[in-house]
Amino acid sequence: MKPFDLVIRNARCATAADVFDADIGIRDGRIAALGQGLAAGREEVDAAGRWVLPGGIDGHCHLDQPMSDGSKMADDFLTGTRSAACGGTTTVIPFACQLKGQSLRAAVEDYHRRAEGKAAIDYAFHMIVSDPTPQVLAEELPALIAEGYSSFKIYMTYDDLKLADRQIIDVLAVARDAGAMVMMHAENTDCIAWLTERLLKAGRRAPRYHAAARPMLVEREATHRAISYAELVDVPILIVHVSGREAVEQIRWAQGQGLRIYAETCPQYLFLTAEDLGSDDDFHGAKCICSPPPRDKANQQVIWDGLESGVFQVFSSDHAPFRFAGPDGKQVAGADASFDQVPNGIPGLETRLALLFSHGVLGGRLDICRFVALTSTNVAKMYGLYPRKGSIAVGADADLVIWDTGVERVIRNADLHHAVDYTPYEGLRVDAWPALTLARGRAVWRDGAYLGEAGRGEFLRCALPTPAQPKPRVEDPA
Ligand code: DUC
Ligand code: ZN
Ligand code: ZN
Repeated sequence: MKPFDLVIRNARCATAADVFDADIGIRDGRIAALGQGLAAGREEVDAAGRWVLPGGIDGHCHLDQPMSDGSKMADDFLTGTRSAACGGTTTVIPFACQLKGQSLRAAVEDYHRRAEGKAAIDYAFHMIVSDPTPQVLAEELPALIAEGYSSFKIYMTYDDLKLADRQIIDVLAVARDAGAMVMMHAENTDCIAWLTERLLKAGRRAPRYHAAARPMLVEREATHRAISYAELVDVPILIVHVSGREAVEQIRWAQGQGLRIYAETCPQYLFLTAEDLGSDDDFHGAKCICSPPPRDKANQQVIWDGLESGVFQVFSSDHAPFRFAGPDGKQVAGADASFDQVPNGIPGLETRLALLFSHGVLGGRLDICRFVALTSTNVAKMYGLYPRKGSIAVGADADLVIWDTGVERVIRNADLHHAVDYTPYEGLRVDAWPALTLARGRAVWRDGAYLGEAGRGEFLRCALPTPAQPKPRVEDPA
């Protein structure tokens, strides 16, 4: 038997289910053995005293996605996967976005060209379905799902992406028949349009009014409607980027009814509030414009509670990388554009895991197994990548992270590896950061240095999803 390429000694491993101490033997990019006192490897790393966790899987991030407003995403597959690797993420799943009038297959082919030769870590694609023509519904979508694109996102808002209600139902029916996972962006588009018009007429143009144009009720109503359509069609769905209490209440209700309604949240709903959108004469607040918008401290607490109690299955970045300076990003419509003309989205690929590890696990809010489930294992199950990805098990890919804790680091954009010129988390403290990130057994980040190679990341075809069931809320019998 060939020697191990690498042995990680004395690892304190955590999976979504267990914590155990083991040596990890890695051969040909996979975990070949777990045990005590494994034979010597060609290379050895001592992890004594440190957590070794499955690499993060970011199941919701946008890289080099074509935009229809003239803006351009700053991160492509090269800088996006570099940034991910430096933050402990070893698989990303960005979106092949169908433009209206385009065939879905053409969108997927175009996205492969954008990724080709650039990714440093493995990647799969979700699709975005924005134009569900009869041809897309009857042929392209079922065929692509079967070929390994087993999840797609649909939008209830954004003029260039949104589907009408009847289209949503038709698309959900295809997902049910084909076994795909549908990610739903739940905001009521007509409410947003009406509020936006009123705000602009009243001269309220600053970034902070983005939050006023998309209040919680807008998300609550659309969440309820999405749930109703999923129930009607009898198909599981994932409500993405849930921002606060009223949407959580809808989801919890649905889960309590036994409906297969899954939910995702993101760092912006734990660490930002609407106040980060700034004051009336401050365009810098555009840096925190994302949809749904960040809410308030009380809603942050509801999101923490939902992560802990099992309402949420996955925790993603929703990395949507627009530069603040220059004509391509947040200022595509000018330096004093009204809030509705600012591209939506904020960066977060590199900081997602450290923020949740520090403030969730080390902060005493989440146990380590739940952290692994939310950031890796459940994501792999949700999108058909498990058990190759998302676990520490013999035969799985050696996508592993050794974590340093007690690092007392302050997040600074200057230290990050994306191509965006800011982070909304500037100045936030984290106590954990990856010391070593292995992607299929190769170091891509080690002791503060990026070691990845463009083109080493492989495209992953996704099987049909096998999501973990939501944890039913246990009512107090008293
Ligand atoms: N909202 C989205 O729906 N997608 C990208 C970023 C954002 O803020
Ligand atoms: Zn969205
Ligand atoms: Zn998104």
